[in-house]
Amino acid sequence: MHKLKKILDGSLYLITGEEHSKGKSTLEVVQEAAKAGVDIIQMREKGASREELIDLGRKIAFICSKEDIIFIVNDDPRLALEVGADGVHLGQEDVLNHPLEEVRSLMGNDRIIGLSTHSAEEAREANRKDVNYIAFGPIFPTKTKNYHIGTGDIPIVLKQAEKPVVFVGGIDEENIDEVLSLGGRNVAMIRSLVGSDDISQAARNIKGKIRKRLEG
Ligand code: TZP
Ligand code: MG
Repeated sequence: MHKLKKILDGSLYLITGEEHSKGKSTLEVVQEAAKAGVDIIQMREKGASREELIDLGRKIAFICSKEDIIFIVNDDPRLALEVGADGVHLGQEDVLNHPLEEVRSLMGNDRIIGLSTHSAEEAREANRKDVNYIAFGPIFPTKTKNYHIGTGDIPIVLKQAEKPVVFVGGIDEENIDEVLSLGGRNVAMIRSLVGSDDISQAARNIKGKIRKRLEG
């Protein structure tokens, strides 16, 4: 039986995306980030075929189980099950096509469902939905989305949240300080890790900042 892994306070969450990498394959990025202490890895490869995702997903699942990292698959609950991931991450539009009740009955209670939210209201509504964590963003300008919502709502989102909140979107080694000082404790990123010249160093620096924040 799959054992539910919990999103712990102070998590660094890597989202993959080979198109953002400086020449490294996603598997190489994952291997490096896993050794450097990321807590959660989401496979998000928009250009890959299902066969490629199954192959890559199984390899990432193996690495994550060895390093005790939570493995999440973007968009596709069936793919998440097929590769043995710990959970699935869904966007608001995914939930329109696959109602959360269906996703939960497919995944079971022992797996994680994450949901993207883009406003304080959407984040509040997620309290009543059967999801295990919410992502809130994009906070800062990012190449992945054509808008951003800023840091102003971070305290509101945290105050009303009844589940872990992961902040996402354009977060880097510098501006993470603002997210942390507003109370954020979990952050997700693509480019600041995947696109870094030194992924290990970047992950260690960011984890260090999160850890310091938890202690202070
Ligand atoms: N969802 C909201 S922002 C974002 C996703 C997947 C992209 C995050 O990528 P980056 O490079 O850290 O801005
Ligand atoms: Mg999606």
